[in-house]
Amino acid sequence: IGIVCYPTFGGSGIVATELGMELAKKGNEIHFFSYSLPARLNTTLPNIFFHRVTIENYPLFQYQPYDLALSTSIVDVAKKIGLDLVHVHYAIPHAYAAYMSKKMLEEENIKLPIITTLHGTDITLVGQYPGYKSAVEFSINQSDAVTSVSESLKKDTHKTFQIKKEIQVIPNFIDNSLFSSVEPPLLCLRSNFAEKEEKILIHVSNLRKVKRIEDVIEIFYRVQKEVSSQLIIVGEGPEWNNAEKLVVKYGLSDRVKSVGWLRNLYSILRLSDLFILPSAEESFGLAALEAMAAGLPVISSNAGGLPEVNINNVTGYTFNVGDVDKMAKAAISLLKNEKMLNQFKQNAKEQAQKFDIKNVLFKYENLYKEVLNESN
Ligand code: GMT
Repeated sequence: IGIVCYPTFGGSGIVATELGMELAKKGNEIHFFSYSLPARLNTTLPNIFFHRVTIENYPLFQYQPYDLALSTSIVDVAKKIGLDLVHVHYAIPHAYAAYMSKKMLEEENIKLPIITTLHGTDITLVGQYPGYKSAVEFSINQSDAVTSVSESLKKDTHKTFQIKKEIQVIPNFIDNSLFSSVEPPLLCLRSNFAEKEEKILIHVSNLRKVKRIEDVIEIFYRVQKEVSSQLIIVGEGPEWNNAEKLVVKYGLSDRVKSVGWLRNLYSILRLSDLFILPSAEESFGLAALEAMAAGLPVISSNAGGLPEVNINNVTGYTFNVGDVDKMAKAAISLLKNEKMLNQFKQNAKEQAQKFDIKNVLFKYENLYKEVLNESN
């Protein structure tokens, strides 16, 4: 099985990596394709192979052609090693490159079915750029099977594109055991971030505009006036500079800690109390699900697929995008009510169980079988 993904800490790369590693555990041979090693990929595991897509730097080109390099890499591996199918995560330009590989291989009588998983901004943002739209629509329609990570994203896809294919919703998943195992140094680490009586709010993202990081700071500014607390920001991205200005303006420098990307997210989530995700768009919100698995209630916007993950009034609260006053009020009342906070923590963990890998993996396995049957 070939898996094509982005190597970053973004949700699509994480899901692709976890999926591949789980399939490898079950004896499948998994070949990852990306321009660098995916953030959570462990290449020392059996049955895992990584193919770095190498881009030549020819000075004539202002923009080096990544899709050309990716399709060549897939073709080479398919010819040398043999691939039964290729599963691309994030349509742009992965579905397009995979289609080109399929066509090249057909010339040599080699079949390569393609499965495309739509993840979010490939549909709701980037896919809608006029310069990309036709190619994105074409390559989705040329895939042998198409999946989306939420009902909301499926609807958005049909709204924006003329899709002739059935889109199957297969939600994102997590391995709950990774988030709940006991780690003794946990308490000790908590003291690095907060006093014993203080609460910890946390946000995890790639700090892009769509994540509304300034809203995170606005919410925290209101919360810390009522509840003694600290804010941890995990991740890196272009919006941090603006958010930091707000942190300084509100005199919060001692209360807000930006820790960059962390490979072990589990411990920091588990020492926190509340997760904040006020995104303008979110097809699913894998970061919220990971937080819930670690027992954190979530205060989020109700954008996209977030309400499918964060159940309003049960695992946290959802509000309209930008309504920082309501988000802050809900956070304050939850943090002040220990009994309710514990109940929400419990609810969050239970909700995360529904998205456990064991409840989702078989859906991909069945889809692979269907696609392979059809192509033979
Ligand atoms: O959120 C991001 O900016 C990263 C992006 C990605 O492609 O990695 O995330 C998208 O895919 C994730 C995994 O399916 C979803 O959990 C995120 O909600 C989705 N992001 C957006 O829709 C903004």
